[in-house]
This record gives sequence, C-alpha cells and structure tokens, in this order.
Amino acid sequence: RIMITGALGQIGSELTLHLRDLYGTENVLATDIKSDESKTTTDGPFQILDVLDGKTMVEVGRKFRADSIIHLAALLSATAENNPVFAWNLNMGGLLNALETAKELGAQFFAPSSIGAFGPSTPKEGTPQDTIQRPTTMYGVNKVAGELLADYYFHRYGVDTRGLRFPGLISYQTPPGGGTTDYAVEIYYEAIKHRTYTSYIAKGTYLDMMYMPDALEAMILLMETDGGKLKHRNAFNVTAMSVAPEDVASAIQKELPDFTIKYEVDPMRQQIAESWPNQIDATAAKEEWGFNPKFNLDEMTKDMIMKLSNKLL
Ligand code: VAH
Repeated sequence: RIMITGALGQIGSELTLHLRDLYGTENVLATDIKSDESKTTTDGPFQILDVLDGKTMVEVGRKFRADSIIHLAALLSATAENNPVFAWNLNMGGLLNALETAKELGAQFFAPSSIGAFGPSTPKEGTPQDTIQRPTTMYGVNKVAGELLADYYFHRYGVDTRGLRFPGLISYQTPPGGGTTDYAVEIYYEAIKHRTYTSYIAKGTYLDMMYMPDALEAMILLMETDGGKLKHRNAFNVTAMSVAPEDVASAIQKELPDFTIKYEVDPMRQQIAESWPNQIDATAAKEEWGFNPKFNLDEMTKDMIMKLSNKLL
C-alpha cells in the first residue's frame, strides 16, 4: 500500500494514476498540500497533507497501513532559487519527515534526486554515477543533502531507501512548476497552440531529458528490484536523451513544419542550466536494475504532439 506526497505535481499526478492501474486504486493514497481541483487523483484515496507536519504524516501513513512512501513534494530549481530559505525548509524538512515516516512504519522509501545535484566542477559529458557534486543552486544543495540523508537512513536504520537522479521530465498531463527544464514541456504546448515558442534557455544549451512514461517505468523497476542487488541506492543517474532547444524545435518541425523557435534568455535559469551536466552516464542503472528507456526525441515528440492535440484542441 503506497502513500505519495506531492501527488498533484508533474510526476505525482501521473505516478498516482499509473500505480493505481498497476496495484489497485484503493492501494494508492495520494496526498498533497492543496485539494485536487483538477480531479486527477480523486478516483481513489486522497488526503490533504503538509509534509512539514511530520506527526500527521506518520498518523496518515499508519492509518493507511502504508508499506511504501514515495516522497515527491518539493520546490523545483527556479522556484527554489527565488525562495532559497523556504526551499531549504520545505525540501529538507519534508524529506526528513518522509524518511522518519518510512522508519516508523517500516516502509520502503523513494525520493527523486536530479541532475541538479551536480555543479559546474562536475564532468559535463558522460557524467559518472560517482563523481564530484558541488552544485551552486539551493535546489542542488537540497538534492545532494537529500541523497546523503536517504543513504544515512539506509545505513543507520535499515530503511529501504531508493532514488533516481532525474533529468528534465517531459509530460502532457500536468505541467511542471518552477523548473529550469520546463522549457522542454512548454515548447510542445506552445507549438500546438501558437506554432511558435520563445525559449528562455539559449540555443546550444544541452541538458538530459526523459519522457514521463520512461520515468515512471524506471521508478517501478527500481522499487521492485531485489535490494540485495543494488550497489547504489538513492541517486541512480537516469536519462534518455541529451538535447538543446534547437533539437526539440527540429523534432517538432518534422510533425509541424511551420513551427518556429525564438530565444529570449532568462539569465537565472540559463545560469542554472549551464551549471548542470550536458549528458550523464546511466550505466549503473542499466547494470544494477535493467534501466532501459523506450522513447527517443522523435518518438517522444510524436507522442507529445498527438496526446497534447487531443487535450488542447
Ligand atoms: C527542474 N525539472 O528543472 C526539474 C529537474 C533536472 C530538472 O530537477 O528543476
């Protein structure tokens, strides 16, 4: 029985539906700080929960008889950069409460890390699974500390903690909020609605990306793998492609020939993007638990345009 925090977010909303399909609606409790106006998760158990209220989190988890906690509630990179103190309190306070809840309930645990856990001194091409991590954003500081905290709960208390360093995630169900890689989602919405997009990330800025179905698949594969086989735990590099805005634009133009891209760089989010790797190495994930993404840029673009057209038009 799975309890999800941040269930109304970009990952949470799709993960809730996917896990309910897999394990049964009643076995997946969706929680978030706000009520579910979008009705994306009200087909099953839903509960308002502030992840800074650790006592209530344990009570809710115990009442639901959760044996797995998936902690997704957090501020993303750009929002965190604008509210660094609040970001530290929410990202680290929420994570600590979720880890404590998993410890109290003897539950398995998942929280995402990110390519944002790397910084300017990290090798940018073929970024290794184990390498230097000196991020220069509050979000990155939260992600590195989060990776170490989740490792600590495994080594010190035996909590079965697991996690993935996600690249930018692209999806059509729930737009992301406050990320740096969000341009790669917005561009599809704008392509469908206006056949043009003004990118806040500069031409030639490479970032790792992955389509949401591959991200959900990776989470489930990792969580279902025999823990004894894992050499790493809370920070597997996963990625499906390394792209710059112009690559996404040309993939869209194959489907919508009159699409055009323009650039108006946002200095803060450009600086965040440039501090991250261009292309990370996912060998450890492939070797330790069979990570195997299905969608490349063209396949993702075809699917995004088809699904978004149905949704928006
Ligand atoms: C962000 N989408 O942009 C998130 C993610 C790797 C990017 O962490 O902050």
